Amino acid sequence: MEEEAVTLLKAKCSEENYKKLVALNNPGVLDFVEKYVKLCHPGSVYVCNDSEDDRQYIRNKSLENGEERKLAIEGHTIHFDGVNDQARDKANTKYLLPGDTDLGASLNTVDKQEGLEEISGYFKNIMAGREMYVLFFCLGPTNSEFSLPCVQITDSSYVAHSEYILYRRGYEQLKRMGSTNRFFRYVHSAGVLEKGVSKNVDKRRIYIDLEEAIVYSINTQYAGNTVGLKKLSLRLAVRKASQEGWLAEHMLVMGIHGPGKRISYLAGAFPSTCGKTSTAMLKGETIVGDDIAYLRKKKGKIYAVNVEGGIFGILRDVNPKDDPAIWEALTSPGEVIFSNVLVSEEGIPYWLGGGREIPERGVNYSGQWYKGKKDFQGNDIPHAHKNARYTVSLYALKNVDPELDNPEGVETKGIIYGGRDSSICPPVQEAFDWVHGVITMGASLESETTAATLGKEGVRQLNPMSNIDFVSIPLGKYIDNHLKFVEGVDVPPSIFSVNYFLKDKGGKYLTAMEDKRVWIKWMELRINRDVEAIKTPTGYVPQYEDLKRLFAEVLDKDYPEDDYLKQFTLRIPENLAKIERITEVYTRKVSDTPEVLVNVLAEQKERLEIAGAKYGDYVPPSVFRGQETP
Ligand code: SPV
Ligand code: MN
Repeated sequence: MEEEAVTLLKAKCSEENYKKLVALNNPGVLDFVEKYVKLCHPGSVYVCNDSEDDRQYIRNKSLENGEERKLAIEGHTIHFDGVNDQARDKANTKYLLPGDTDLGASLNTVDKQEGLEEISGYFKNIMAGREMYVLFFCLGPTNSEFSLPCVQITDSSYVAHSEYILYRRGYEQLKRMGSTNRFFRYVHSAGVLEKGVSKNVDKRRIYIDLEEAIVYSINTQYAGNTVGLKKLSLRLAVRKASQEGWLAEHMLVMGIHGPGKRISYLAGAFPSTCGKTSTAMLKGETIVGDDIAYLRKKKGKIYAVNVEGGIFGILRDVNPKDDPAIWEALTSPGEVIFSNVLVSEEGIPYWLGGGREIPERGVNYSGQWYKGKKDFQGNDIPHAHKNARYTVSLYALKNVDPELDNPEGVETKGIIYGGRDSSICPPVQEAFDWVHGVITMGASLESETTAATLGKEGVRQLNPMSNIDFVSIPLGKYIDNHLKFVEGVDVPPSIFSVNYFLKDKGGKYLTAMEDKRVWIKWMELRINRDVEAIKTPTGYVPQYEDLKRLFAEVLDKDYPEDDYLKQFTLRIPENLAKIERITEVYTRKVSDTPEVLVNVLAEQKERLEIAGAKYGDYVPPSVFRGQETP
């Protein structure tokens, strides 16, 4: 290290902190830290290693500087983001595009030079008088082929604290890797604060440098925009995975407990706020992860790991009946950060749909709140934000799967794709094979937008593999990687689609929240070929008698045949319109669409048209009975 750099770091770090940096023996880390100390000009730098003392230091800082406040239950805190900073900002999340690269039209990009100049301007001296935290975490289990070490620089102790809860520690992991430059980097500043929240959200930027594996985030606090290891790293990982032949996905991983002591692991992709966490947390099953998974092929099998060690989950509708495990963690002593909920005078957090009576007044993201409080436009301010969240460690949950930290991952026998779809897909169906599933269920996934991202809700959008917000390579290439992923695999995972949001013509939901528990058990049985299924033009659907038995066994509930009929009737006009929409996007807006995609969609269209000509627009599954199933 140059003399000048040593002097600068020594001036900003205590002796102990300086030693922690140097002990890593990694020039890349030193250069990175020095560069941003110079640019951001913090008052001091605190370097965290894997010690409990450093974790406690961060917790204390969050309370001292007001980024978090204590709640009534021991270990619980509340953090508020600014009024307009409570979801991911897709419009201002951009890839820095070097002159000679083509990322395809679907990605939001900014010229690299221009973007770097803009963001460097924002970072200049932004940490003056503040402390900069330098932290080390690991994506995936440590000591594993999946491990990806990361370095986070931030001036937010809330971001640092969240990462301690959400990720495995990575200081020792990085040290073991010697002078490697194979680590992801993130630089974040909340920017100028006013009443504790980012003031200049109009200058909120999340810029991703794929070549350097660095993400810059500024003038924002919402974790989806700031916590480097979450969605910022998913974008870096998608590219790395593409180069190295594995997959980085927006997926839960869970163990389904089948007959006897059989456990079958599934990975499931759902867009934000579409039931991913509640599926991963289903009663009777065990959770490996609820948001991001890496998948690798090894010795003819597919293995998955949870990239994270915690949950940044949605509070809305979490209640003791539907979510007993999470409810317990959120109402017992332990480390939990709540964000953007209402806090009563007694220090109790209230969110939307929690089932508890809301107090007359309290504090929420709008400041002092009382029933009937209105915003400037005269609209009611709800007591909590729709995208209010909790941050909790998976290790605090009773239903955590024992394989969570297995460096090998879990052998994955099924993949689920689920979207928010009120009118087309049945509650569950299975693809004919891998290619059919990847194309008609993964690449064709449509979902209605939600409060997890800024912008209008309820707009139907194509969201391939539920990962569209994080795809950092040309879309056709991303899909092709999936198609090729099972080459050399003995038995490719079964692919399923689920839809928890199907409605009847009157707009009434056709399934109940708890019905997920039945669909997942059916998938487990299908993976193991324990039940037959009915072959329809869009996939295999359950036989009524199997679901009836599962409803009785799992939910102790009757399952009338009329419910089955409404849920599983094939909706031909809606399916055909969907194929047309999707084909249009892939032929006109994506320049590198794999040819097979268009063919497989055309085949599905033909099957639907033949069925429509024979049986009419709406076809009950019994019509297709008697056709062969594997
Ligand atoms: C999502 O929106 O998909 C989340 C939360 O899991 S965020 O951290 O915002 O990505
Ligand atoms: Mn997510």
